[in-house]
Amino acid sequence: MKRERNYIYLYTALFWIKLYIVQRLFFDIPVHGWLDEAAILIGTLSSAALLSAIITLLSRKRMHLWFLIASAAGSAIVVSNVIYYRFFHRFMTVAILTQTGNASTLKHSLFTQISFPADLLIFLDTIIIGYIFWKKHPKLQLSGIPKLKKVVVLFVVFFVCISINLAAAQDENKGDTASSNQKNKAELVKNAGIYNYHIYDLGSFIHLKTLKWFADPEDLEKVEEQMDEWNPNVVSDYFGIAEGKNVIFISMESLQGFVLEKEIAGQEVTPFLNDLIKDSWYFSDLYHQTAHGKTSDSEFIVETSLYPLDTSSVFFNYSNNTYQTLSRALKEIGYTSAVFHANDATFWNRDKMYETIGYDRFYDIESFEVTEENSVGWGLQDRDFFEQSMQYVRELPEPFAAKWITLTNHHPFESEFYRDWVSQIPTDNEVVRDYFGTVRYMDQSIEHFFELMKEEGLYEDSIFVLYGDHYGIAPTHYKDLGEVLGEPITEFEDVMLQRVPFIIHVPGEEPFRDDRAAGQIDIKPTVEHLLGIEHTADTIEFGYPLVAQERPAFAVLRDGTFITDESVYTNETCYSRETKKVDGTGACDQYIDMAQFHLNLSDEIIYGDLLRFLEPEAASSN
Ligand code: GP9
Ligand code: MN
Repeated sequence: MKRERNYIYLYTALFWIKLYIVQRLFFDIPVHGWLDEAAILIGTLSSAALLSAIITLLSRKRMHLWFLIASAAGSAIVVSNVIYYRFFHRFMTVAILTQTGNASTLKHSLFTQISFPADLLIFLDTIIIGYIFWKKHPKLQLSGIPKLKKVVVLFVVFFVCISINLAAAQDENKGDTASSNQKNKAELVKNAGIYNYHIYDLGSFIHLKTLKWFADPEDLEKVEEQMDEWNPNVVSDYFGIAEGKNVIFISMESLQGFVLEKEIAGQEVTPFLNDLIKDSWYFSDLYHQTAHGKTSDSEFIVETSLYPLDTSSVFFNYSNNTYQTLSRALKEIGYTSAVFHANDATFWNRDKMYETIGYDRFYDIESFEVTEENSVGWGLQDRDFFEQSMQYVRELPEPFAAKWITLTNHHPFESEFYRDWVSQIPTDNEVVRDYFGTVRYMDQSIEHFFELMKEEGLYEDSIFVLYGDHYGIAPTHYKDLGEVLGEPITEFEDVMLQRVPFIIHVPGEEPFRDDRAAGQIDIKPTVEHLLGIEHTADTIEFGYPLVAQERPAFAVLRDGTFITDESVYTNETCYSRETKKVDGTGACDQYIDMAQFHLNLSDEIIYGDLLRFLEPEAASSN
């Protein structure tokens, strides 16, 4: 009987070993010495001990079976987390499980993230416990035996471990007010183990969902007061310059800034965009600010000038909120708004969120003829997508604001285009190599779109707003990407890779290039400014009109990283942009709190649904 009870410790040890291996090998948790190493060992032990304590306490008969089930469930959670992390470079949260609507389409991309046989290590404990169960069952009884001592021991182990680690972490972070949410998550996983992280995350999910119930109009007033400081009431020669013109948005899937003005294997990657920027306003230092919601986050930022969330997609979890959207502001001045996107309307919960945003028309996959011949990767090829959309554009009453969301340049970047050139790109990494091929294809499709707009007679009366939605090459491919680009991708370069092209083309206007730091958050105020929409005291937005002479050069990424013209601050390290080296002069200090302050304030607005407290007319527009 005693020997039987020792299985509890054996299983706990197996949980522990598995968690330790997973956390060391599969997640990017910084380890700078033996103290961090010890923290992971202690943290994973605390997770293993708590899980075992709970199973031991709750299971009466069939304890082995419950250990087996818990271990299998734990492995399933961990494997989902690992795959998610490889794709998004973020820890999975409970809130993301609400995004099941995306699962069927995303699975294609996510499956490519499985690494076999290494990922079998995640099931190490389950395999061994399963084997013991299969071999020894039904001899294993372990029912009705006194287990209380074991439960107490396990709980004590849990409490001691977690206390040591959290106390040490608090000490380490003293005075660090700017630790980002993602960093906090990594810290939590390190110090408490992945299972405890999930328990904590569940609690925090419930807490965040309840914030809305307790919010009141005074909370909005407080936010407004705090935002007064940077109310972007700017004047410029560009105010109203595009008044009455159609606004054509092109959301360029996974397009990163580094491919522009770049030659690889003897050819330009984006010949059309390279020409276009010479005849446009090109903002070369603009960063995407998306997180879990990828394309949908970029849509959210462009529509609201708020930051997306660090816990899940706003489109999925906060689609019932009130927002001040660009589309509603345009409606107020007589515009019709439309979105073209050849995917299911439910992906990213767009069907619901688009109503909240206030789009008049949504041309989803049902509006397009998708065949095997005209499809690639995620669906309808960009060129066909643009061509088929023309029949609907003709129907739109002018002036209109319409957004095209491209799709071909989506991970895993499958295409047969430009194969000869792609095969000369010096890497065996297919994701990296094929990325250039699909980018080039998208570039050519956009060129075709401009031709179509000219044929339709819509070109002269429109302004074109093109932006990359988010990164395409995940950090897991940085080694190979660095080889293609000819320089290793350091922590500093990683931040530079978060730049996405932002181009405004106004036919007939003098081109310029603006190299000041900016973010997607600035797109809404910029477009409003060009269309002559006033920024009022009730306007809540975090960005600035980029065309203004006097504007801050400042971009905060969702993980707390920020960029100014002189510095980059990431992972609590300040870099000089000039030398690309660590900058010890304190150049970042004055911005550290501000960056976190912006993110927190934006979160407060969304979690509390504070914009519902605006006067009705201010809520629907600016
Ligand atoms: C899918 C498209 C691409 O509808 O928006 O999604 P992504 O994975 O980039 O968010
Ligand atoms: Mn996207």
